[in-house]
Amino acid sequence: STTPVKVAVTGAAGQIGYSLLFRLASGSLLGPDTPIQLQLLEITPALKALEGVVMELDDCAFPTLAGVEIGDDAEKIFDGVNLALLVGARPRGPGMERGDLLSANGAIFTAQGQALNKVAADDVRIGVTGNPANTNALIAMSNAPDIPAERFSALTRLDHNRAISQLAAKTGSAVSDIKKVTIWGNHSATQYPDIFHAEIAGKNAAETVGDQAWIENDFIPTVAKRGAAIIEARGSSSAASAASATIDAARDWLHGTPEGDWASMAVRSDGSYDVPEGLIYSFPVTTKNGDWEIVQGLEIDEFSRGKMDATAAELIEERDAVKELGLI
Ligand code: NAX
Repeated sequence: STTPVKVAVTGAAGQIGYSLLFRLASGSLLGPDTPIQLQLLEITPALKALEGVVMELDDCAFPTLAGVEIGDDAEKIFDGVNLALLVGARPRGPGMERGDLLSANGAIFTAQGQALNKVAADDVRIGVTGNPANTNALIAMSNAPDIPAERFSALTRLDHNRAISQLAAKTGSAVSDIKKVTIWGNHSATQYPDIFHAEIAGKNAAETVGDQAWIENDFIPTVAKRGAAIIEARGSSSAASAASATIDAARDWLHGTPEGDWASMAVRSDGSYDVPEGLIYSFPVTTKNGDWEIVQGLEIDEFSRGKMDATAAELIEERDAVKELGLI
């Protein structure tokens, strides 16, 4: 039988975890023939709740679930992991300033970066979902000097999927007909969802829509503020859709993007599209054999340039703030 793939999930007792673990265990990431070993990290007070979740995982009797280990020690839980999905993070509490948020998360992601550096498998890939995702990924990456920088990414796949869904609804097309959507920049309200290179059934999406006002005043803000709209409607933040996007992103990373399409992934900028080198910035990427490559040669008009620079400026601010705090 095949050796199980070891997948770590942090914040496993949280909302996203409650959806993500069951999707992982049932084969959504690795398929029906590859066993998965789940390594679940939580803070000590959440371990009891996590035990309950593991009881439910047991009760599903998933044929692909080879085993589950839980704990509050990152060095034990990350030992030998091939994939680490860093979901757990410190949410912004009442009265918390941005600096407080960055330092609370800094403590988490410096420690987890160091632990991964020490004990993860040589082929480890690390996807950060916990917010502020791009900057948390930057912190983890900077604290894991022996892991190649390209093994870190932050999640903008949910934004990517939201963009596809909005575009499908607007044009009455099937989501499967929509390709080459791009999310540029930060997973935040400054992100730039770009459909100028996207295709609907092989035709240019922006031309098919034919309505620049809709793109600027409706589509972009709807995608960028979708997280807030979900909170408003549901009373808590996106969880099942975030889990689904976390799986989509990891699956494409490990198994490759489909021919004729690309994905959005926040990865270390190499200076492509004049995005400052070193920022964790969302780009259009193709993936193959576990490696990503930024799609090159897209024409960027003045409108797009402005949006891409604005979201880069926010990431520079976040980077400078965590540098100031000594986290990177
Ligand atoms: P929850 O608050 O339900 O769960 C977070 C869990 O993380 C908690 O159980 C907590 O105990 C745990 N945790 C905290 N510190 C930890 C540590 N040091 N080690 C291990 N576990 C730790 O949040 P949930 O709704 O699951 O969201 C998780 C994160 O995803 C949040 O930061 C959230 O903002 C972020 N999101 C990111 C999205 C994206 O697209 N990138 C979208 C959805 C979501 O908002």
